[in-house]
Amino acid sequence: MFFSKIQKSLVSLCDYYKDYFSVGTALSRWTLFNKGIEQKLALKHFNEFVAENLTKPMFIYKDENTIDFTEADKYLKFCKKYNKKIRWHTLVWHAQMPKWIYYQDKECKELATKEMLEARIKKYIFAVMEHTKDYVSSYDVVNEPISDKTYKLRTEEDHSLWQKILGPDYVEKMFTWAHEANPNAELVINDYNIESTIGKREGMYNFVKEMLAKNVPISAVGLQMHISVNDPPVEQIEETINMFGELGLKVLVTEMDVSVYNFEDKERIEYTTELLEKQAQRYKEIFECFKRCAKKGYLTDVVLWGIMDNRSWKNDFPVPGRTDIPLLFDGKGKAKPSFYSITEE
Ligand code: 9MR
Repeated sequence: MFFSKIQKSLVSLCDYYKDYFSVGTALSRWTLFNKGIEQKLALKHFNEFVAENLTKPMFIYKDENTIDFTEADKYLKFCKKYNKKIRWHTLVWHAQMPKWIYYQDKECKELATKEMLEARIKKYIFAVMEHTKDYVSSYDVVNEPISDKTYKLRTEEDHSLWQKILGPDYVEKMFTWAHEANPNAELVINDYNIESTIGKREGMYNFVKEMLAKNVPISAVGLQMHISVNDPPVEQIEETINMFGELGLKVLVTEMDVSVYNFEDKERIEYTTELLEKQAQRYKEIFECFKRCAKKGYLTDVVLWGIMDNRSWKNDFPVPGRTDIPLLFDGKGKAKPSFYSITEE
């Protein structure tokens, strides 16, 4: 049974943090199109939205001649209607791209030439930027470019064909085109585990530093922050935000959730009161850290990757068939201890 109504007595999360940063959430297709409890929670507690899936290229760039914004427009109109800040996720990624983009032939056997892929992605970036410029303020230009193995740009071994076909300067080109298409937009490089894996953080740090030295128009680093109740230490999160802030870049937390599991855990654990309390303390200490980073002018947005636990992508990942409870509201839409811990004095 869902709560038929949301808890009206709760303070609005985004109002609570309005002097520090905007508080966003990912909207799934389900939440967007169903006027249920999760949509009500989205509207009350978050002043910024990002589409969890429907603005990814595979859903828009249907074929060489078809860039179809029908679904994306429903998302944009919904956000605009409720006056929410809008993020665009994502222009370029190695996943959820249309497969045809990398190939010359319909059978997807022969890789596209550099010229072919460049022309296709440039056309796409310009089309998206033009179409969305009155709605969207912040774009993930390139998502997850850093390899988990080498901490340099992903290669074919890391399931990415971008560098193989376009060469090592492809990320710079994407930012340059996005900027050309809309000079006012905030342009973000977004990745996971930057705050938790020191080597990957160094890799990202050196990469963006080089981009800045070459005057590539990058505005911000997005820390996805799919973290756990145990790791990484809050000091390390703060250090990470400060590092990028001191480079002169803005930092956005783009996809936060706090799993009750360590990545390598396989067994389902009991969701006890103690565990929920531990998660609440973790959220609390991290939001305190976010406030300090916002005060310095480094952190501008904190976006969570969902609202209610039962709809989180972490159910089934990384262990199929196992649930998780990484968000602020339970499966019935009731505020968890984590919600209270970040909204109490
Ligand atoms: O939450 C998204 C899930 O519904 C999709 O199946 C998945 C496909 O790759 O993408 C998820 O969102 C990802 C985001 O786009 C990029 N960072 C990691 C997110 C969680 O996998």
